[in-house]
Amino acid sequence: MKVRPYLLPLLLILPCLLAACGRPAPDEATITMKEMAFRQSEITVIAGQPVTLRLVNLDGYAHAFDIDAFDIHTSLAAHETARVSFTPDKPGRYPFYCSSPGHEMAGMVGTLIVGP
Ligand SMILES: [Cu+2]
Repeated sequence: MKVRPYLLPLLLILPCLLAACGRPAPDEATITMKEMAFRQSEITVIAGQPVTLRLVNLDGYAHAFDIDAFDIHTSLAAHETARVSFTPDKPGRYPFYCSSPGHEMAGMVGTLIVGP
């Protein structure tokens, strides 16, 4: 089968559209925990839009994910993946951290940026 030339750009762009160009859907963000750190130390979401954070613990010990401003406190066992959903209502910068003893001090901190 011969592909008509004018269809080629469409064929090239279609998988990209379907996969959203490899990025997660805008309402879901992934935060990976590995070697006592959050790989994504800054996460940007949009105020007033429901968001799901996919939390992936790649370490062989427990972690937690805490955002006091939104009363989010999630514990993750070794190698566990969890999701938390919430709707950030006010733009701003909100710190998140791991509340496992000593982990915040060791650098397990980040910032949730809620854009307008
Ligand atoms: Cu931790």
